[in-house]
Amino acid sequence: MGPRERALIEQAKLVLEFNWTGGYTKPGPRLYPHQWSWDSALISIGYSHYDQGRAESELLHLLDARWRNGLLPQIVFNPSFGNYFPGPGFWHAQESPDAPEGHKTSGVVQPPVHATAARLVYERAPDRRRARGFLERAYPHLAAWHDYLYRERDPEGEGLAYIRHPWESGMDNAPLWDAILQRMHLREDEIPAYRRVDVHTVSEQDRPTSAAYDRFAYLVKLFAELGYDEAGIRRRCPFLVQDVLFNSLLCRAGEDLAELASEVGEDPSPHRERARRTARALDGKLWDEEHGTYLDYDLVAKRPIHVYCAANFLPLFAGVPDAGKARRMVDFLERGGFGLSGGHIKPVPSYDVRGFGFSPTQYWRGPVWINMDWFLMRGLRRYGYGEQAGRLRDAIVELCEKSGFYEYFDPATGQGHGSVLFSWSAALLIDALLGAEEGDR
Ligand code: 9WN
Repeated sequence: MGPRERALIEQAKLVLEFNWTGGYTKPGPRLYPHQWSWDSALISIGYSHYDQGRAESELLHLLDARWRNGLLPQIVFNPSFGNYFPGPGFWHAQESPDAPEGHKTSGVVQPPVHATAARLVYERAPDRRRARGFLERAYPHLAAWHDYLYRERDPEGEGLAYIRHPWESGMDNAPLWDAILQRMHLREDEIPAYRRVDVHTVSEQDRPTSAAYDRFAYLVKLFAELGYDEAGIRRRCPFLVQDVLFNSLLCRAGEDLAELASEVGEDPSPHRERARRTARALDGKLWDEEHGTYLDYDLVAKRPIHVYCAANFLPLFAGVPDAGKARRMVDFLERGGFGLSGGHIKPVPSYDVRGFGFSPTQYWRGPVWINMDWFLMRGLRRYGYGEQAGRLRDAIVELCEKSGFYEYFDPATGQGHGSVLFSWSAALLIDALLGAEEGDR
């Protein structure tokens, strides 16, 4: 590694240092002051290269806020920061008998990448014997989290967990949700009163519209009114989706959880069996033979969602497709509007640049997110597409070097948008540069 890469790694560490609160790392300094679930998992992967203590604390701080039923919340609120919408007063999480004591949290989840992160944190520990203490604390939480997803979010036992809010996807404003949000015709009195903060912190044009936020807020109100009773939510919620990204990460994390189970002397086979079931369901129900990738499934309308985002290729990260399907997916990434072809280095945008409503700057409707490119990079490497993976790695490095550690980037110009000093961009840059030697499972 040259001086250029070493300097970049030092800058990335400074970003994480800046956002470290003493207990967890803020995703971004102003826009995101609380602890976010999948951010923390990705951030711990960055720390795992140089600060074992922080990597462990980051995950344990989140896991400590797990609900009694296993739900791992999207946000753990920090009482020192009041300036975020929706805050604890809007979520009414305490309406649920399952809400944790001693923590204020939101009442939705985020993609389950935690067991994958915990495995990396454990396996990279300089002293495995000491890290066992971490693993023994983390494992029961992680197992309960996966139990929750398979019990509450997969009532038919299909192997696919549903999400019930765009925030649960981690890709709040992706075109994937447009049709569902459009068919939610809300009367004025159904839209709760709220005041957004995000549009005063970053450019309003880049953020979700107020029509989208009305629907986000409506769903939160519905969950609170139902006391977070999942059976009730399932009956009433207009947004129930079997999402490719969520289930790919669940599948991969299930395999990682099985490995962790063996380490702590628990039976790995139930985790392994569930991961296989999820892989089969992704491959059976969500595979799109016509286009050669995977599609989300709308459980309310009972049909696939024909929208192609970078996230639709995440089964590569979980090792789900066979070699033939993987080839077709790579073809799509190379020949479609994702730009993963030879020539100069280009990152993969979050949404097909030829897709309807593509925008290079609007939230999850086209800009590059470092985590998506990182998942794809690892997925491509897993299938032996080393050259393409290398291109993505170079794109991650180039974006962070030229524009800084932004939340997202214009795929054509590389210009940074959203939050500055964004933690997972920094953490995954570190991993992209230092984690390559491991190869991929
Ligand atoms: C709502 C923190 C989070 C990420 C999500 C991203 C964005 C929040 C928001 O920021 O969502 O969860 O306020 O827009 O979409 O993936 O975890 O970085």
